[in-house]
Amino acid sequence: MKMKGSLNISFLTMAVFLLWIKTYMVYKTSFDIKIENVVQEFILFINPLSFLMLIFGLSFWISPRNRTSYIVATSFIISCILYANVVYYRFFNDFLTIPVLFQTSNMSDLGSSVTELIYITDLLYFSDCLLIFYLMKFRARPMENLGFSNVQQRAFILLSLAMTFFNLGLAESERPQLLTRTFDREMLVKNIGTYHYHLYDLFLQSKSSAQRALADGSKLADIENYVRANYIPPSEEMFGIAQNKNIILISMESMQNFVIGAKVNDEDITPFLNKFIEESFYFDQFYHQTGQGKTSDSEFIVDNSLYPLSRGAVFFTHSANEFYAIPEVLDNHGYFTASLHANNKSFWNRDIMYNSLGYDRFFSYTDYEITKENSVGWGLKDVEFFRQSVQHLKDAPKPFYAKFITLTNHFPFELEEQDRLIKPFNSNDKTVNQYFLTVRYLDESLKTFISELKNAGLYENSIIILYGDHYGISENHNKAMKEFLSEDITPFVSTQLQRVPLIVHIPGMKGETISSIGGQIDLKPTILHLLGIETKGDMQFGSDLFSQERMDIAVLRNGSFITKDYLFTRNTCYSNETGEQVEKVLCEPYIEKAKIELEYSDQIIYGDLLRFYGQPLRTK
Ligand code: GP9
Ligand code: MN
Repeated sequence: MKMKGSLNISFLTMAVFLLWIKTYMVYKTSFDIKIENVVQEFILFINPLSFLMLIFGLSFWISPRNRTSYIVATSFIISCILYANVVYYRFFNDFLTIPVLFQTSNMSDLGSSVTELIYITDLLYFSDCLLIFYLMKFRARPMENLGFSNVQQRAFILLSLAMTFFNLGLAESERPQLLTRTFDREMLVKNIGTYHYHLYDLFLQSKSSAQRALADGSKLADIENYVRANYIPPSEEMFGIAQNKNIILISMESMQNFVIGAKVNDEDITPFLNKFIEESFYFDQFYHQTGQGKTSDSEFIVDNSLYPLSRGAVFFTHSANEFYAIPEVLDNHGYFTASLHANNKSFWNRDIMYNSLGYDRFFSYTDYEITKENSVGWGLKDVEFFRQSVQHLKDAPKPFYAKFITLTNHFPFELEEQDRLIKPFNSNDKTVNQYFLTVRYLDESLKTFISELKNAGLYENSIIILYGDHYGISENHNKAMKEFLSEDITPFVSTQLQRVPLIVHIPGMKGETISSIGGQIDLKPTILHLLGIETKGDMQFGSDLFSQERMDIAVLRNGSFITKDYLFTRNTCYSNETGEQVEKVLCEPYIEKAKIELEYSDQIIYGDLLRFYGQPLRTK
């Protein structure tokens, strides 16, 4: 029996309508999309519609008996994509990209982190699918034309295309250059919608695959000129001060700068670091610049003085590229180079990428004694990790460059009772409450490490550099953060919260607090200059943090930046001193600089351009 036209129409329209409204509800409840005016709200409201009309409209070309199944299946698949974004957003405050989806080798290790992010009530995200499924099973019948005449079908498709252009037009007027400056995914989702965003991401993916094939050395000329023009000579006083010393680099998992010197329930969160800072150079205006690649991005930035990518993790997407990273440079200067991390060697594709970066040795999971008793959360506890690592250092050829990647202070910040050295913060946010405990534990592990280094006779001959890899507390925890910091977490504050500690301990030097603004990208020239290695001519975007001549700036991967005077984020310019909004034109020169740097760095990575670049230090 054939159904009446009107009912058939309602099946298709119902599917479109339900998914449209659901998407908008998800925008409003599960993502934190900042809306500044009515037009933006309107764009947000309509942006899923044109895509949904088009994708469901394709059913006109599907054989009548398969149409309803197509609609149900499409509705389910789209809901899954939306839900995957919701879960990803819960922790990363970001939207999925295709490269992230292909990082499957990381998935099995995520364990506890994922289960913390999925709730039983999430089934609600699929309630419309159930309804559609029910209608298909019990109400709808195969249809010849979904109740649409041929003319109506064409009109439907034309209307959806018209809606697409209308949406794009509105978005472009609200946010000029939207598609050419897409470092900020929130901006994209807000303006073109989550589904168009995924299509656009697909386009970027194919573009990036083609880029390497089409690249040639000629692209390098502009970049080289820029890098040369921006080269900052080292500080004369510090250049070579650590020649032939060991370098111990410590990546402090999820360590943000706001905990340094701070207290919870009147107890210091970082008592050891507070003291260590007194006898070190402490950079208190130092920013992480990571993107979706998190820890691996921070490693990439530090070793290469290049920006990470705006989508995906370079460690995964471009591990076969030619690089000229610190380990390779130091290899040429007689150093033994190693990375130490008590996790599976393939996590973040490290085993492959470390070869490209030139590491001599990767001490990973199998190089440690890991038991149930000495593990928590993501694996071996930091205290134990450092303890066991000292033996590896003792056995290593000297001088060495050794990078330690800590783990315990990782979301969801689990810790056993006996390792809790302070009382938790008391807010409604479990993540934030626990964060301080694991930070405190990390601090304790560093204390152990330093004393073990002293016992092993390695302390006096090593420069110790500690830095936070990326944020631990995302913007999803603003409420508890407001309680802790006793201030509103505005976009200005959020950006400032991207500061991570940088502590450089040089034996025999007293040190001081340096408030020059910089980021992880500055570490490569800083480290090499301390060792007395010139970096002029290196393809780098950072500059020596000790140099008085350097420009105070940190460009974040989403296009935000911080200078001495200004802070720019979410298309708004603020005074960095007062936090007050100021005229955008004041930020303009740096907006350009930030854009150029990110683009040049992207070009190097996407085009694998360093394969055309003869590095001055490449020959031994
Ligand atoms: C995993 C560790 C954590 O090996 O480095 O990675 P993250 O999730 O912080 O990027
Ligand atoms: Mn990390």
